[in-house]
Formats: sequence, C-alpha cells, structure tokens
Amino acid sequence: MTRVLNLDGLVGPNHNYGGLAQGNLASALHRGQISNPRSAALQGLEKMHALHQLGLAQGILPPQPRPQLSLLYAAGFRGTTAALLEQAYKESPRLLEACYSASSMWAANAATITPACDSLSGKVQISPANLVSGLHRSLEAPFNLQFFRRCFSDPEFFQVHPPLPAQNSFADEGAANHTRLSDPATGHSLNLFIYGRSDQQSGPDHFPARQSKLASNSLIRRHRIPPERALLVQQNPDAINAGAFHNDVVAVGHENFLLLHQQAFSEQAEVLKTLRQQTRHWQAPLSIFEVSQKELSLSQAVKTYLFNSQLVTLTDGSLLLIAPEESHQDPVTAAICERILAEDNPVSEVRFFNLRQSMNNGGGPACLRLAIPLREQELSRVAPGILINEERYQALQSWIEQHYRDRLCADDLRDPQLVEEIAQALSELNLILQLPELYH
Ligand code: SUG
Repeated sequence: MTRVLNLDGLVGPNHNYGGLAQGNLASALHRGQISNPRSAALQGLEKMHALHQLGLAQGILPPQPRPQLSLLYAAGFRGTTAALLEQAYKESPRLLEACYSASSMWAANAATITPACDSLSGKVQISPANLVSGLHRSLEAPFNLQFFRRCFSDPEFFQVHPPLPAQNSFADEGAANHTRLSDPATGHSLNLFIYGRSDQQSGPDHFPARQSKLASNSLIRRHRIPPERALLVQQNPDAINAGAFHNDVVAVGHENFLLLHQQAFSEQAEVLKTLRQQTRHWQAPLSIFEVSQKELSLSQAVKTYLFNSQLVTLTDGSLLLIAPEESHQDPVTAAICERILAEDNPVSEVRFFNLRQSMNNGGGPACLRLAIPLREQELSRVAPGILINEERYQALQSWIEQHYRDRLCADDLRDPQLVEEIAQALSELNLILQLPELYH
C-alpha cells in the first residue's frame, strides 16, 4: 500500500513579480507589480495545513537561499553586497531579478518521482529537474539535489539521481510534465511522460516548448520503469502557444481519474484510446473527463487554471479536487466542477483555495506540490522535520508573520537590508525544519 506525501514549496520572503518566465502569461502580465510575500507564504501554508487536517501526509520543500549573489559575481560584478546590488540594478536589472526569484515555490518542477513499485530497482527514484529553460529556474537544481539527498537519504529505500545534463537537449521541468495513473484496487500503474519538443515532430512556434523528449525518455530509462508502465506523449503545440508552458496547466491525473482539456495532447483521440487499451485490465476502470474546446477555450483554461487543480485521495478512498479560487469565480469552470461531482467518477468533493499570489506568477495548486507516493516504511525514513504537524504549522505561521514583508517591488531588490532580513529568516528556518545548516 502506498500513500502520497505531498511536498509543497514554502514561498520564500523574496517572492516578487519579475515576469521572468517565458510562455507564462500570468508571469508576463504581473511583471513589475508589487508582490506580498507574507500573503503568498500564508496562502500556501493554509493549503498544506488543510491537507494535513484531512489526515494526509504533507511536507515542505524549503525556499532556496536568495538572492543568489554568486550569479552576480559570475557576471563580473564585484564589491560589497550593497555595491553588487546597486551595480546589477543599474546595469543588468533582469539578472538581479533572476537571482532574487522565488520560483522554487513551484515544487511540481523540482523533480520527477517514481515510486518503488514502478521501478525495476525496487527503490523510490528521484531526479531533481535541471530547469534549464529559464535562467532564474536553472539556479534551483543544486539546492534541490542537496535537499533530496539529505531528506531522502536512506540508500536502502531511495535513489537520488543528479539532474540531467544542464543542456537544452535535456531540458527537464520535473513532475509538471509527468502524470502517474494507477488502479487503487491492484496497484497497476501507467506513467505518462509529456514532452513539448522532439527532433522528429514540429513544436510550438509562439512560445518555447520547455520539456524535451530526450529528457522524458532519459527519466524513464534511469528510473528503470518497465515499458508497460510508461507512455510518452507529446503535448499539443497549440496548448503551449496558448500559455500552457507545462502540461499540468491543461491536464491532471491521479489514480484512475484523468481530467484534461481536449487540446492537451497531440493526437489526443489516439492517446486516449491507447490509455483505455493499456488500462483495460484494471479493476477500478480508468475514468477520463475530457473538457471540449467548445465548452472551454484553451485561453480560458489557462486563465482559470482549472486543470492545475490538485487531486488527492481522501481517507474513504474517494478523490478531492483542490482547485484555484479563479476557477470558482468563472461560471464555465464552476459549472464543469459541478459536473465532475455529478458524474460517475472517483471525485467526491471540490474545494477552492485562494492562492492568488502564486497564481499571479502562473502557479496554481498543482504547481505548488510534488507528489511522492511512498510505502509506510519509506515515509518513516523521510527527514521528520520537513513534515507538517500542528506544531510546525503554527511555528511556520509565526515565523512568516515575523520575517516576511507585505510588499516587494523591483526597487526593493537593491536594498542590502532585504538581504540581511532574508538570511536571518532562513537561519531560523533551520531550527523549525530540524535541518541544521541547510542555510548557512
Ligand atoms: O516556471 N513562474 C513559473 C511557474 C511554474 C508553475 N509550475 C507548474 N506549472 N508546474 C514558471 O513559469 C515566474 C517567476 C518570476 O518571474 O520570478 C515563474 O518562474
């Protein structure tokens, strides 16, 4: 029996709207606006707490130390911290924003996970993503590798791989382009790996495709997933052109339920046929809920982020859909949620969460979490300090209230005082997460 440990990215005190993400419409739209790091972190923490209260295993992916001043050194800036920030602000403001990005909050991009039961190795497979498609995101890989090595350290149960080579051919954005479907009755599974580009097929022409087929294929190989448990699918270039920079903006699946937009995959009718075919022996049949483009355009899907909902299994075995508030406010997506509930499928409840601060940068409920299916014994080997319990929830709440600003704009990034504040906050987080010297 496996249960899912959801690791949510804890939003850092540096959360800001730099508009750095290519192909991400929300990020571009909010560029230069004033962010509220405190609300952002509290909104994310409330989601974690709600899942903990439902009896689910919930943990934290800690924020990354920022600003990443080494990037400014690498770019040739020199001097005291204040001088570095000032020069970069004047000469290369985009670089300063990159080294200040809080993008590690989107834990779905941190890694790709394969549970032990899906791997011929018999161990949980973890590959931190290289995130090379964007400069600001590529900075996340080394810390993530260190985090996974430290918190999933028992070699008897976990195998933590280094990220794929940091090169465009291997561009990897983690679990945002991976969906694991499974039969809760028998444990059979099918892992969909959704790539955006390959050498053989034409890709999007408006926005870049971030996930390469070579990366997805390499993950299948290194995680030793047998062929019958893996399926490679191309993301529909139209979806990427419309702003679905990751597949999890147009599709979400968990256990035997798949919710997706009609234009999520290339040759979707064929893909769904294959899915039905490959899961035909499941005791709990695969239920596919496909939303037509007539009912919901790709552009509305991207705006409301309905497909970036998170699916979790409740204690009675039914599924809860955790949707962003934005898809409650839109009448079309609200009606789709009603229909999901009314029809015959495993979903028994929908809850809407206000995650506006993250949504403004293109990150909904599913982006914020990395799902790690674990057996009880494996769960007991995870570093306990990263798990949410009542006490840690309260400690984090007070910590955020004490250390986070309630407004941050581009001009603030040259303030050396902000560097000090963040360092102070993170050094106290070492204690809360019981991970001495995670931050120095
Ligand atoms: O990579 N936004 C992220 C949002 C990632 C959402 N994740 C998933 N869909 N799984 C991105 O586009 C903007 C950050 C900034 O501008 O600082 C950003 O990186």
